[in-house]
Amino acid sequence: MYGVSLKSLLLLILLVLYSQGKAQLFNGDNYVVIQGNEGEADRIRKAVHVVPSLRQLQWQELELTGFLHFGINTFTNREWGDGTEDPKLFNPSQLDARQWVRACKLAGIRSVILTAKHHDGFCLWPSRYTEHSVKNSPWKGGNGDVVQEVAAACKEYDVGFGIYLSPWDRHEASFGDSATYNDYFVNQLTELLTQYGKIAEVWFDGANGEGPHGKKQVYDFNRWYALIRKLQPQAVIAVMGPDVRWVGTETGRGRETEWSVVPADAQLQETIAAHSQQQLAFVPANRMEEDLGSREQLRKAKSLVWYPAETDVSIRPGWFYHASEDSLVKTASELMDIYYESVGRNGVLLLNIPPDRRGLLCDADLKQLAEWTRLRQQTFKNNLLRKASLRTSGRNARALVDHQSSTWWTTQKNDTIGVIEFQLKQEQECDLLLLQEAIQNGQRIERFVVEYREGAEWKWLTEGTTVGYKRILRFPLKRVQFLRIRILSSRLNPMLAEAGLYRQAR
Ligand code: FUL
Repeated sequence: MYGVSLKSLLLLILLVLYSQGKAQLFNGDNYVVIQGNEGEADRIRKAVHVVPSLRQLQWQELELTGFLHFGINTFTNREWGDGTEDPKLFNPSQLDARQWVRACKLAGIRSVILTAKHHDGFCLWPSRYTEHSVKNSPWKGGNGDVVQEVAAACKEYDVGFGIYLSPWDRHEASFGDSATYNDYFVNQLTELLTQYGKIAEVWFDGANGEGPHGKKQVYDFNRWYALIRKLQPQAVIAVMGPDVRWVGTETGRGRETEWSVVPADAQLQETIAAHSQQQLAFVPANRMEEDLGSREQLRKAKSLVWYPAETDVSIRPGWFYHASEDSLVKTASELMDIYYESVGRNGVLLLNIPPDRRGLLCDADLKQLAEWTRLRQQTFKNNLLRKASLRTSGRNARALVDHQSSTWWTTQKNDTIGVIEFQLKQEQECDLLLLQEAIQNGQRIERFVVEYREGAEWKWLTEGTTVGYKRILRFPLKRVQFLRIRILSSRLNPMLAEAGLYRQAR
């Protein structure tokens, strides 16, 4: 280093460190077109350079979001109303939106979505465009606005606020007269997007139970999307929308192999609608067998898009509150399983907790939520890898345990495989592994295996396929001092942001 001053040497070291672990964000796009003649290598390269938009990345980092199904069904004890319900039935005795949002916040839920209008067309806000709303209910003498109360509580507790607005409307007479209904919908959407502050997510349900002889309404989705982008540009548009994909089940358990980069067909409105609820009675669909993003899919794709999975599930059997389900609230340990198989499978969990007829969340639900939160906090308190010594065939391994998603471990040159070895100070009991990819650089890892050392021999502990934003794997309790993660297959260089080894709380 002849003739190099200490200052410029330090600068050089800083630059190298920066370029290794912190390349620029968003160097790609969340959509790419593939030409018919492009071979596997080009397709893989293109798939890797499809990255989340800023709003998608911020949404993914929320991990936990809440759903609040509340409306006329709460008072008729139904899941799908038919639109003929008398608004006078809506009369919560103690409605307290602050209680809903506070409970969500305590449970680590960082954004909530309220059913402003479900399929029955009844509006939880006093819309100027219909009489079928809270304004004709006895609640607060017809002067109440549930949307406003939830929005205000979200603001108070610093929780994101999202709206569910059902396109399928069984009350509105213009439904089926496409142009007129689309105007009606735009008017309602405009009210919601302009009167309640910042909107984090807009959830358009694909459900439609009209059946083959029912009303045929052609939705003007593009007009709705343009309106949202104009009025609330940071809001993600979910399900019948371009930013967030319905995972394909209402069980809360995502796919073991979950790609956020998928052929853009998955985003076509007709495809989503065909996959959505269409039964006259409410029957949850299941599309979990589908392979959405494997190399096989890339081979056939004409374009690719970043379209991450949202895993919605209710804490109870139904989406709306039914007293008969008070004893069927999912237990904290079931919610843990759901957490591991939604957030831990590269998805965002959208957990529904429905307020009851009083307009309150029930004790039974609150109790399980609190216990679930305790279990999560205790489980993830102590990352056993944090103080381990590290050896790797790649570079920047310390980034794996720095609790920052903006830094990452990666391999040398063009290596698509790599090894990271951890040596703990002493043997520790563990039964859970957590990995996170630096998804701002795309989703890359296709297969990995985790091994522990016994004597001189490395033994299988667990294995997985995709990682994505977060992958959690559980395995039988094991005492471990030497652990290694081998990336066996990746689309270009693997880039891991975090690794964790834990023991599950009981
Ligand atoms: C479905 C709806 O039909 C259900 O009632 C519920 O709102 C669920 C979240 O989405 O498509």
